[in-house]
Amino acid sequence: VEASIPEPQREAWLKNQASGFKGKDEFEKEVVRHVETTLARSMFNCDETAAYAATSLAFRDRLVIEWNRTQQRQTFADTKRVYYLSLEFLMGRALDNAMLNVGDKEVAKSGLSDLGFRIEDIIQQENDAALGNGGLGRLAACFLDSLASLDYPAWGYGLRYRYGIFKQEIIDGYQVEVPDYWLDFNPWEFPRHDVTVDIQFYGYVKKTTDDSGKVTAHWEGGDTVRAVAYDVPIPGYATPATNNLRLWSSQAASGEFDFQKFNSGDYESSVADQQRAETISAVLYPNDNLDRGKELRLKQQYFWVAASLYDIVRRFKKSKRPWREFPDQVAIQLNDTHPTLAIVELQRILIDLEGLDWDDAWNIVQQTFCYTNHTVLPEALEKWSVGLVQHLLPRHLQIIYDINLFFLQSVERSFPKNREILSRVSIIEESQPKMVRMAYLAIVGSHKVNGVAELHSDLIRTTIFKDFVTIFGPDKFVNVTNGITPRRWLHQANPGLSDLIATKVGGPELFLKDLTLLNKLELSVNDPAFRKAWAEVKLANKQRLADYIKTTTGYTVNPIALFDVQVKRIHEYKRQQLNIFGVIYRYLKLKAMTPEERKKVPPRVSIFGGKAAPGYWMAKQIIHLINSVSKVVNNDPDIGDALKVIFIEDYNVSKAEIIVPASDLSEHISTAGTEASGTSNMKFVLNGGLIIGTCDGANIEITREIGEENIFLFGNLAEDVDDLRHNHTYGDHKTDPGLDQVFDAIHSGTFGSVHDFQGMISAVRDHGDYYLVSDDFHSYLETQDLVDKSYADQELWITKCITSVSRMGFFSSDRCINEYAEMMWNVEPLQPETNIGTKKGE
Ligand code: HBZ
Repeated sequence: VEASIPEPQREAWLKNQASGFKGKDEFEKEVVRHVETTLARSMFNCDETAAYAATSLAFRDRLVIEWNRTQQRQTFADTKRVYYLSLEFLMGRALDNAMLNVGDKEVAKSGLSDLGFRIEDIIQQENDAALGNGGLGRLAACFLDSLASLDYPAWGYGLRYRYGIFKQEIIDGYQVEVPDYWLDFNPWEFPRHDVTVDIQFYGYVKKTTDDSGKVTAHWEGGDTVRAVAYDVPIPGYATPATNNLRLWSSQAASGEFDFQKFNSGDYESSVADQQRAETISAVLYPNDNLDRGKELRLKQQYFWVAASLYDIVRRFKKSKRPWREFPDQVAIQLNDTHPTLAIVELQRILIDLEGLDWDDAWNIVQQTFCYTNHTVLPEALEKWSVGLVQHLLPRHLQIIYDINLFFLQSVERSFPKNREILSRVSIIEESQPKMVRMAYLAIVGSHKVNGVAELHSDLIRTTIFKDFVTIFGPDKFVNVTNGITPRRWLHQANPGLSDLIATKVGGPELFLKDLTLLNKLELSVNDPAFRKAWAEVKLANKQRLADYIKTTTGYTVNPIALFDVQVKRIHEYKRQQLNIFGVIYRYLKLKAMTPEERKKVPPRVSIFGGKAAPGYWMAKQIIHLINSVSKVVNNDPDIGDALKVIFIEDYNVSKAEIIVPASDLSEHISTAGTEASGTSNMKFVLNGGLIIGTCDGANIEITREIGEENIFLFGNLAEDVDDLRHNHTYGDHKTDPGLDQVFDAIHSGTFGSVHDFQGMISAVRDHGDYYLVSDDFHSYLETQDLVDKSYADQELWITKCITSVSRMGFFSSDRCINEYAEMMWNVEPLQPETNIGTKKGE
């Protein structure tokens, strides 16, 4: 890289290179400079917001230097890059992460203190970057962290939503959605007004034939919308490598507004055009695991995919390599089916614009793409109506039909006279209206497909994608069990535990880089001083959450009580209803006891958090019931500390960072076979909490790693679900008697008007109990009793916690990214020169 600087300027460049802060004085000087010049404020009215801004800018200055160097290094090395296409990146806050990765957090802490601030308060000024719904979006964020930390040349591509996931307010027990306008001040993004791509929609296709008889399609007419790039630096931990996340924002293609319309006096319609263009990247769709088939969503998908591919292709073309080398330079990962149009778009670019033959182009496409499936839930599998695709993307629909034709022809060659298989695997579903099945398109256009936990990968191989395994062979379908970044989910969220672990396994720069080193902890499991320190860390984390609960809800909770946490999107398949029914059962039992008996019951705090999709009526009813129960239980003088029920409003990444380290027990209780993986289960165990859960998703592998004796499993198995459901419909199915008591209490009006909760009860009693709440209720209660008994033996409990943490190394997203790199992408890390670069790690 140094050699790339022209000789006459080299010395000046190198002499003036920025790196970490030379000490507290320099940090303070930088903060003051940013307050006074960049923000144009006087130090005397520098509040916490301004201190946050200036601190961020000071760290950002350090970050961008390495960012530029990394990009330059990658360009010169000219090796293969990974492009991670995700419609969601649930990043959370950036400043703390920047401090960790640039280094010098301690310097900032004491510098800020000199200036009159507490670093924790400053960090909390930042809005979460909440460009995602839940697990899928957070996984993308963890992957970016690991890609950078492992020195992989990688870019993320996404949309720069003006509004992220809505903010949740609870008013009178009901969820109310408030827009999340988060871009007010965002020091972490760099607008690239010079990096734009014009994206076409609608129009028609014209075909021309040249002298040789070759037919070329031309997509003409229609609307154009401009994509503008915004870049976000993604620093790695303990490496100077800093990757790029490029988010596209939509604008009217003609700039400010259409001057022709403006000059002809049609000012309003010119403004309306502009607003229509901006609508594309305006808002994140707030559904998780549900496909609603809205036109604007399809527009978002194509807009983002087309801009990203244009960018990737432009970068490749600079290398002047032949097209067949494209897959040697480019690996594109599709995060779910949302970016599947990229497959069609690349084929279009190659055949229509670059003049390649269909087969040559299709080979390149297949070698370039990989697809990750995140769900087997039928309502979440994306389908677009043929009519809508035809209208919005006429040329793409033709290409999809051709892809399907050639695919079905090849299937027919392998399975002659098998009409059934042809109609089952057709990318076009012959329904009314006809639909494009995006998962099938993604499979056919990729060379690898992965599920996100072993059970899930087995399920997709044997159920929804079974025919494709027959057609392509088993090697195309692989498992990559999800992981989480230990930087954010251990070190940043739980500094107390991270520091304690460091005393036993060597500094954080060791175990945060290789999480399997945690296994050394097991040697200290019987060390009394260590155990005592462990318990103190947990108690302090619980106290921190108790304080948070006090300030936000007004309820006082006892940090000695067992904290039982379920935080995740509200969904029937995740079964928050099972949890709250269990809480009601516990409450009824407590009510029936004498005060003396009640005193002997181990106290519990049941903590819930999570958003419901705005249109998901049942999920909203669940939230309402939890809040109604909370109000009754918490105000019942008979109950006192024995039971408290808390709903934490507006659950998000930065709240997870407070909640996760404070849990004793967390609930991962989806109907077996429905939760593809889950990732918060990993976060909770890594932070020294135990799990109550079903044999679902990654719970199974967590059990394999930490041992059966360290997890509370219950409920029916995935393999029995179909039969149970069948029995609900055709057998004589009775609701569990314990659950009947709960329903009776709800019916009697204990928690307000029964009318408000009738839907939840009917789902179990009258509509087939699809999620098996009644079937699993008894097993759930028994297992919760076992939890109480285990918690009463604190010594044994702590042993379980320490042992579990020591065995969690497998669940680092670093392991996961290395598996993708090897099995799917065929990319290698690009080590930065070690002699230069800033100080890294702490
Ligand atoms: O992806 C989640 C799975 O439910 C979870 O089990 C898994 O751990 C995680 C990471 O692999 N899926 C989602 O979060 N899905 C969505 O958020 C989603 C969003 C929009 C959609 C469909 C799904 O259209």
